[in-house]
Amino acid sequence: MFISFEGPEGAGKSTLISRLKSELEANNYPVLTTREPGAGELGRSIRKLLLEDGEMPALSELFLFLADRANHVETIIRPALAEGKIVLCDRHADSTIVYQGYARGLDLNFLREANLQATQNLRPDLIILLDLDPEVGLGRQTNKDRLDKESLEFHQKVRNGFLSESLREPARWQKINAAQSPEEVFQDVWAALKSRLIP
Ligand code: Z5A
Repeated sequence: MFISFEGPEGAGKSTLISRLKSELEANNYPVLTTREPGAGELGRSIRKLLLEDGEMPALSELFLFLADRANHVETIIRPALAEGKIVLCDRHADSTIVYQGYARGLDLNFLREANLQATQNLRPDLIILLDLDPEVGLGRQTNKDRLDKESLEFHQKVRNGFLSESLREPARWQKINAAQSPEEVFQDVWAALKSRLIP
């Protein structure tokens, strides 16, 4: 099972994923946790290029995220799924639709096709959307990278983009109120996951 975690900055994805990994392993499920951008050796190099300060054209940014994703899916995600693992992925293709599309203004249809090419049609079985007011999320951040430093308007577009995407395919998305405590967020996600793992 392939599960991605999406949401604006500081929504609590890493905190949640680490708690879910422990709980799943305690219930004897094999788990791989991973993230975009930045998985594997090539991913780490691409992440550095993407997040360090400096100007970058929107299309250059896009193709770096796609290069990271193609490598990630082929060398890390697909092999883990083939071994029967539950893959918990911190951001994936929907971040491209939202950040490069809704927020940067690149064409959404082009981005959807580019994602399918990069992933060779692999899509998450479930997308957990941690929904949060960006002002709250940015306030939780201590170290700000190149994208965190975008305007509040940019981050509002990100939040609204995720909400719009979640309505396109409601069966695949699970929206969670990320303004709750970490324990409440975990309990909501765990309930959603259990109903899928034990139908
Ligand atoms: N990006 C893109 O543009 N296009 C793409 O295709 C992809 C990504 C894949 C990656 O940044 C950037 O790349 C990201 C999107 C863009 N841009 N931005 N801006 P990243 O990987 O460095 O970071 P991130 O994915 O944005 O995650 P994050 O903002 O660092 O945070 P998080 O993982 O969602 O949250 P956290 O680390 O678990 O928690 C943050 C803090 O809040 C921490 O102090 C926690 O203790 C605290 N926390 C967590 N949960 C709670 C609750 N429930 N209440 C209160 N405090 C909490």
